Amino acid sequence: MIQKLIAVCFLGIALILLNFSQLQNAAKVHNQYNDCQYINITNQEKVLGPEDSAFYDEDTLISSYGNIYEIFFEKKDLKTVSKGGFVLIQGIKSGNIKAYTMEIRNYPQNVFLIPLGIYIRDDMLYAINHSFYSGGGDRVEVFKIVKVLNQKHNLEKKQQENLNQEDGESEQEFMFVLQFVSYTLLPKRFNGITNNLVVVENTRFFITDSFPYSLPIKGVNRESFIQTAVTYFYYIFQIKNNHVWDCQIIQEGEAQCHPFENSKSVLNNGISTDNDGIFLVADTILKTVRVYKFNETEQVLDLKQTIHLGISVDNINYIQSSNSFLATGTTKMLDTLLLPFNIKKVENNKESTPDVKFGSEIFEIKLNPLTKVYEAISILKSDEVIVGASGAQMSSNREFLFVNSFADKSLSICKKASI
Ligand SMILES: *[C@@H]1O[C@H](CO)[C@@H](O)[C@H](O)[C@H]1NC(C)=O
Ligand SMILES: *[C@@H]1O[C@H](CO)[C@@H](O)[C@H](O)[C@H]1NC(C)=O
Ligand SMILES: CC(=O)N[C@H]1CO[C@H](CO)[C@@H](O)[C@@H]1O
Repeated sequence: MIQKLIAVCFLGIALILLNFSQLQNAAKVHNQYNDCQYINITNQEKVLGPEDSAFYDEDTLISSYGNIYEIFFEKKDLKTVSKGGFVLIQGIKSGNIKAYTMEIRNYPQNVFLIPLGIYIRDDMLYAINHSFYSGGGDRVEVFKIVKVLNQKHNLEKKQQENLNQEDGESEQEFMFVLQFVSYTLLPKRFNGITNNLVVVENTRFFITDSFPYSLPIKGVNRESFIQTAVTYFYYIFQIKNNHVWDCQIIQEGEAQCHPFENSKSVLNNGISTDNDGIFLVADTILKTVRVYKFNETEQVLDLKQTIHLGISVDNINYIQSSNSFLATGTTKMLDTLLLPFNIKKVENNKESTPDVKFGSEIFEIKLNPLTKVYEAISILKSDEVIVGASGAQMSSNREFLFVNSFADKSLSICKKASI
């Protein structure tokens, strides 16, 4: 405990010194979104750590959740931590938004599900699962997204109609469940440290790692003080040791992965693609987003541009409808350092807005067709969005912004501000 405290102080002081300039950053921002509230999950009280999300179609968003804070920051024993899953958010087109935790079919009972980065390609959901206890590395789980009738809703509707003596066939409501298909094991060196992925072909994905070396096979809680200190050393002195990896999926076997040459950085986090050869990668410590173009002939990532955002960038998400990317992160390191003192309050918050102030900022990154350079515009900067913002998605009509978090109890939904 004392050691953890010393480590936190050590990190805190160093980061504050290194990042002092950001405390004075008080530029005026014109927020395009406001009125952020937690999304109510119909069938579960809270979904701790809703870290990443992806659109299935215009109306349907799927988010992972996995108690990232208790596992990676508090380093709790995995056996004592609530397991994760996925949230389905429907009705986005009509604005009549409903959210449920998703039923998962066929998932092996002896495997913990602690998803982090997710990616949807065709009807498949790919999720990084942190596999401790396994004697292997992390795994990438593959689920099929299956459309089914929403039995409960349809039954309730029918009963309502009978009460009201209405007749005629009302429209049946649909929902989605996940059908477990297979998994790919990542090599041992990736244990606990992979972060986000994009699936570029059915048998190939690019993945980021974000720690200088792999975590103990049995869980983060087994990490020694020395290892923790070394990790901080890498981050504080900005030593580049993480990559984007090019991996071949081997079904129910071990993936083969090679690092991309130009991808070495300090803390590679979110990765996203426009599905047309452009890849954006976030570095949380350097506070940058790197823009790459995939070179088909050479099969390499050519670095085109590095954008300095000045926030601890976490996930990046491609928004198809506006052909832009959203980069999300936290603005004040101090908020994260104080989180251990606030986390219980955050997790048990019953209100529909955060009860702890926590700086978040979301940038929209878009290609300027005239200059051929990617430009970033801040679309939301606030202390009242969510605790520990980790990602964002936007509805195709730009009316809603969905904000993910590594620590909070649910996702937030923000509305477009009227101008
Ligand atoms: C969630 O439910 C609360 C209480 O009914 C309500 O005040 C709030 O507006 C709801 N949030 C959203 C995003 O609909
Ligand atoms: C791919 O890389 C090769 C070698 O660096 C270069 O000659 C070629 O122009 C690149 N292709 C594209 C499309 O940029
Ligand atoms: C934490 C957890 O459940 N890890 C699992 C990940 O996958 C491996 C390989 O299938 C399992 O053995 C682990 O139990």
